Amino acid sequence: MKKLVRKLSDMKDFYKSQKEVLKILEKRNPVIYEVYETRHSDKNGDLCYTTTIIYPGKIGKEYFMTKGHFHKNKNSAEVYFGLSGRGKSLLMDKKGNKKTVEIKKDKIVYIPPDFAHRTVNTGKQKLRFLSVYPSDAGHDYEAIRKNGF
Ligand code: M6P
Ligand code: ZN
Repeated sequence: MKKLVRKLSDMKDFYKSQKEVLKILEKRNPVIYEVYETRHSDKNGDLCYTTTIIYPGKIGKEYFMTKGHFHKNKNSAEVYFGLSGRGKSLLMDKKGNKKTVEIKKDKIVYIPPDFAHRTVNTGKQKLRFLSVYPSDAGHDYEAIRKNGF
């Protein structure tokens, strides 16, 4: 299992208010989320699964959230299963069609192929969810970094 920790300094560009980001970074560098990834191989047909923990908090008017990404391999869908806490998964296709889906304990969220996805913790507790996706899906962050959701 691989652990990934994303602090505010790792995702400054993904927040709207750069003023607020810099103000917070002057004093501290909060952990926004952690991802625990299990990957058996990168082979087509194999699956990868992760547990993600998004901490509660806000940067200006925006809640703590994941960066959000498209899959490099456009044919790759993904499934989330809520474990604890409350939040929203934001889905968006390349034409800009958007959908917001609630995520909470025992709730399943389906992310169709070629939909970008970002998850936001709107609650006061940690938001924890499991995700399952093809091992060769890949992460493409650039469109979201540039244009947001
Ligand atoms: C989920 C999955 C992972 C992803 C993680 C954090 O666990 O979708 O593939 O890495 O969320 O999201 P992001 O990579 O967009 O920051
Ligand atoms: Zn994904």
